[in-house]
Amino acid sequence: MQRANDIKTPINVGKEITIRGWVHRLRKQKEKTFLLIRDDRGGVIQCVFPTQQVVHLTIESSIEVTGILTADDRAPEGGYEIRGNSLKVINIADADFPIGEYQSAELLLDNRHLALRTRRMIEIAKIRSTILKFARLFFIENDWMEVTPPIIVKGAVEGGSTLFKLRYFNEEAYLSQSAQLYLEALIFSLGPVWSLTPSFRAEKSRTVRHLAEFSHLEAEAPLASLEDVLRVEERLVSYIVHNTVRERSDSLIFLKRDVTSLKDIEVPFDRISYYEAIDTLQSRDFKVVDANGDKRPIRIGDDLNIDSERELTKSALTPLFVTGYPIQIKPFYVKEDVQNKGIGLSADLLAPGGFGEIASGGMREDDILSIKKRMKIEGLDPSSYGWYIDLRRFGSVPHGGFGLGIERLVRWLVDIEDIKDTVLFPRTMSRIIP
Ligand code: NSS
Repeated sequence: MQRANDIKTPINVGKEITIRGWVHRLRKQKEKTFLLIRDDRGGVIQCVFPTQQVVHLTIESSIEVTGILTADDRAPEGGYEIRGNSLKVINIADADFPIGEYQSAELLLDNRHLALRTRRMIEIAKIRSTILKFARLFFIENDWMEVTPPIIVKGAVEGGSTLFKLRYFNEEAYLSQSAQLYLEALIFSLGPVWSLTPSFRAEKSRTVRHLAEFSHLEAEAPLASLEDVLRVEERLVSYIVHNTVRERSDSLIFLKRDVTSLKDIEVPFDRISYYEAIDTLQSRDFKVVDANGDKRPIRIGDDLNIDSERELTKSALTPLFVTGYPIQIKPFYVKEDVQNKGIGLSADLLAPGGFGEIASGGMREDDILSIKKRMKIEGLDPSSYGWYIDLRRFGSVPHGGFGLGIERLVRWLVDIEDIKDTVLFPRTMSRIIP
């Protein structure tokens, strides 16, 4: 099928061409009507018809148009238009298409199934697809094996408070928060592995960077050090960013994303320790809101959150690893640094420009007694994790990996405030339709 952007070239001028698509815009004048036709990949081309030939057309009607391509500087979207000869109607759309040029965010979300036809959403979707393509290519080129872990699971990975429960025949099960524990099981026989799965978090707070369902890219490797893990993470992110900026430059221009800083991203990424991060925040008089809703200065032991990460990265130009969090604010599986008791061998990757955390990873506790102790402290039911503990009984090795939120990456790469706009059909506390 011919697409608008393939048609719009000097060699086609004067030729008869045919295009199928949807009526994106419609400007009826007395004599002539200007249609903007949108093809099935969001490309558009103007088409002019005598008004009496197209009076019945409505926005989003599907049509096939044949006409002569002409070059005309006044034509929008590149200076070409089709002087229409014949028109075949595939379907006349109802006249009340709810989406016009300026709409509230809520209306667009209520009608997401139709809002996906807006050019903004089309270009974001293309960038998202390119990000996924280069993520996969990175792992293929570096000989990591793609695997498909289960989504219905018996155990929490990231804490009980964000679990989605479901009835699994006669017992209780959950939607997976992370494939990590399964990837850990696979490294013993498949080596470095990675997966792209939906992960689920019953996030009760409404923020611009949390979804109830997100695309989670996770990787895990045996006999790796923290340094190895961070190196893979930064090379992956840098590879995705550079290739996506190159391949989707038209989409990024359409979305008015200034890519100068993205083009400058280089490995290794900057690194600071958790303690340095708290120091920096204290020196800027950064306050956190405590459980009673009162503001107080940030202190050692506080986890970093959306606000503190924004403060840390607002004027940064490149991504930043924050390493060495106190072990008690990290999940049970994080390995303790034997040289530095109380410190976890893990790191969060924060995107610049105030975007904050996009990935999190590190070394896993591989000692059987320590992992049992940590699970006990966290109140995890050992019967659901017997198989996970087995991994420490049979040939345990130092290992590590990370998880990257695809929507967080899209959010930063495209410069989108609300994470809901980085995903086709967002799932949040207040939204499950469409
Ligand atoms: O909870 S994480 O920080 N870490 C894990 O799940 C590890 N078990 C992953 C691993 O090491 N295999 O989530 C990882 C990333 C995080 O940095 C975000 O980018 C993203 O997943 N994430 C989310 N994105 C959107 N919405 C929500 N609610 C969300 N939670 C995490």
